[in-house]
Amino acid sequence: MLVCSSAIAATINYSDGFEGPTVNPFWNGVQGSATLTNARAHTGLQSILVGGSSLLIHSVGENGFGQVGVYIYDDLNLDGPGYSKGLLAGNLQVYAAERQVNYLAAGAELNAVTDVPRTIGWHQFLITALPSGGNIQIDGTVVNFWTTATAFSSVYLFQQNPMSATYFDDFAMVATPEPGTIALVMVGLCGAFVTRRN
Ligand SMILES: [Ca+2]
Repeated sequence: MLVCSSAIAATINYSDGFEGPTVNPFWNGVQGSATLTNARAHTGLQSILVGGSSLLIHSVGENGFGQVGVYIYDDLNLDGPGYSKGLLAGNLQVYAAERQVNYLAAGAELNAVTDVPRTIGWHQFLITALPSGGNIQIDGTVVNFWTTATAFSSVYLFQQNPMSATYFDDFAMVATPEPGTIALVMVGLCGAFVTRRN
């Protein structure tokens, strides 16, 4: 029972510089193409290249609060219907999109074009979502904020455009899943185990 309890509300503290020989299993979902490459890096020797219409996904498994950040390389590609690329945590996202010369930041209460113009190079996208509210930052500048509790259960690095690809590097996440349905499932499993042993 002690083992079951300790597994419930652990804080996930994870960073990835994409320096390994293979994609870390922390990324428990890849849709499309995501490849480690030494063609470009924010730090170290490698980054991850998300190509075409693809997603690199980490499913937290339960709604939680925390902070998620990544560096994204913007090549200033502005074309293509439906084109977008960026960071998504639940319903919160910071991204570049078709025909938009500024970055966009979709918070808990509004979806806004920011005052931050797109420029070629590496940019830090950072989403903070806490019980007291949260904000979205681009290169250290707050571009959207809210004062309601908005949790997330999954994180996506995304790139939507069959004609291009996007580099991501230096991902970091601290998240504390809420002991909601996971706790109930764990208690159920532990109960079933005890019952079976008896
Ligand atoms: Ca790296």
